[in-house]
Amino acid sequence: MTGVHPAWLPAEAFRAVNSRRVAVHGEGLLVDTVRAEVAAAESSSPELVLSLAASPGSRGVLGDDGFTLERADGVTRIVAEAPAGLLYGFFHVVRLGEAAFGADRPVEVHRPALRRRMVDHWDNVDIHPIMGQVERGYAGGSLFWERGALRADLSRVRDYARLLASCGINAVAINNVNVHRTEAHLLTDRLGEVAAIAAHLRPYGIRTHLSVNFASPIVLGGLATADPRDPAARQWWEVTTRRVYETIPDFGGYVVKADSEGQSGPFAYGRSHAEGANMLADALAPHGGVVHWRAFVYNHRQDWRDRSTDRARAAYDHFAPLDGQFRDNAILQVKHGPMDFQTREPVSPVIAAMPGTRLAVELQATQEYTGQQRHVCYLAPMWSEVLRFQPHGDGGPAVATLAGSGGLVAVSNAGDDPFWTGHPLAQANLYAFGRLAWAPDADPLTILDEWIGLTFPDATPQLRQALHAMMDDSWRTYERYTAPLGVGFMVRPGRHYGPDVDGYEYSPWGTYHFADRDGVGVDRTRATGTGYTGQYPQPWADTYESVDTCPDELLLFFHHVPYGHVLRSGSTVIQHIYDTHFAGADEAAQIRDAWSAVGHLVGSDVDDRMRERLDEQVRSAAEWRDQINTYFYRKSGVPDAKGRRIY
Ligand code: BDP
Repeated sequence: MTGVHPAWLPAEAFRAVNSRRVAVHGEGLLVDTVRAEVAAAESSSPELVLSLAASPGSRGVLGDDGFTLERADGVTRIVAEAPAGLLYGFFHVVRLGEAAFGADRPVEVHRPALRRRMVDHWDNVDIHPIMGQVERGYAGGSLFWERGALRADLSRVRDYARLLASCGINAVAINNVNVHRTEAHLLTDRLGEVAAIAAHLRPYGIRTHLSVNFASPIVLGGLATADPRDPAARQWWEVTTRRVYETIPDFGGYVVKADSEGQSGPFAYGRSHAEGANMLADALAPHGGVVHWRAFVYNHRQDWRDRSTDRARAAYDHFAPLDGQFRDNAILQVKHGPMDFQTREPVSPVIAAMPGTRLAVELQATQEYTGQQRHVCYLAPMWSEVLRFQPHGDGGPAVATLAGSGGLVAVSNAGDDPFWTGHPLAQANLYAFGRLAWAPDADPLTILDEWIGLTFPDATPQLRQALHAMMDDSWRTYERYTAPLGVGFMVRPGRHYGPDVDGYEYSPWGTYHFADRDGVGVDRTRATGTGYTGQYPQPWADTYESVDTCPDELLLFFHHVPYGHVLRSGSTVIQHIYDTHFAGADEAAQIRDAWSAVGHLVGSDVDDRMRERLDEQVRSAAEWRDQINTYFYRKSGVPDAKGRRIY
């Protein structure tokens, strides 16, 4: 099915299953999908049995998505209580391959840790004059729309749904959080397009969600106000939402970016974000829908001369006081860090601050700030650190647990590119996102190994090793040659690709590094800085407050220090900057070398694309190295202790 567009799950990945006699027991759309997947005629003496549990009375143990796996007497059995579980059980068997048909296995129970595992598309219907069709998209145009209209052939959406389901993703928001004029109409007169996309996602157990404009009652309904206390505005949402469910009975709900980067919101009426979110939640509740209300709210027109404003503080300052005020079906969707998907950020303090609110954590699979799918950057190790982080310290709940009430969301990195994600290896990020949302404790390198196996089922040990050598540590490599020690940004304004150390330094976006002749970094302490460290519970509030205990990799996020400051690693800040930038650019070249040795083992289409991307990564990494090192050498006047060439 996906043969045309290279991705994980080529036909060879099904060899172990397809060579077995199979029986599927159960009824319904998703069970039919499983039947179609196993392809072979069903057998009366099966070696693989996939069945829905006979007694629905036992529901609750496995839930909607769980399944059991067992092998005994030469038969591998998947049992689920609900159809989606059967589908996930099937893909689990595919992942195991021959191993599913070997030695006996006692009953294993598999259940996802997070109920909603969602990707958000930042797709526009039209081509946006600056952002293009997919905002921050590095994989071509939209999978859904082409030249301002729904694609005539949506079969690729079905293939996409299959890829998503195979790693456990069960929800998709199909359009950009910045809802422009054309896209606003998807909620009303263009709803048929949403229904058509939903029809292709549904067979793989994926519910469709829509980003909506808070001002819709005005923009679409012709009302004078969108005030959450206005009865006419509230009624408009009720009526409109009812119509959505008449058209798409399993519609998932709304995603809202309000009062952020120019989007409208409840502030216009002097109302809180809880009031705004609850209006939509109330309209969705009778139909079982949810609103994902984004916490990405900050002032993007701040005065850079005013050192008391700190963008990192904004989400907490806006939302923490509202804890407990949101409806049950309102989910606060929080970016994993306080700024904006930088290569390294601390975990957002909002995640610990809202025990009375359902939270979803948002990650960015699309590599906006992490190499734009031209650089190899396997993000699962970063996501894993975030998901395992314990905001209340050892023994407290991990981020993955705190997100359990809402779910995990990633901004999608897929588009109509022949390789789906621009860089063929960026597919691993999408796959790993789904797997981590299912099992946040899973080892990112084991997940990578799975993805390699599913993508290159005939991979030689040499190819497998090369891919690991290129990808395992690629996020840290990227970090080494870009902005140092958690300070962030230093990217070209607007595009966010390539170095521009001072590009944002005197801008209204609140993304500063404060480098001068003496030192660098942002003082976010309570003692002398913006007070941001005080948004964390203990022990982190104190750990981050002190330069002595602050982790090296976040030092410049929390502190302004002299260039000669000695890190916990023993190196000075300036020498660390030089060392990591030389090392990072060298590693980029090694990544390319590793591929040259194995590229011929895969199809020439993949190899060609890989070589083109790797050349660009090597070029760009050297550019980063030279600009960052030169900048800091000129600012500080401190020469490299190892005497390497700095311009
Ligand atoms: C930023 C992107 C911008 C998004 C925004 C968001 O640069 O395109 O609209 O995040 O998440 O990272 O709303």
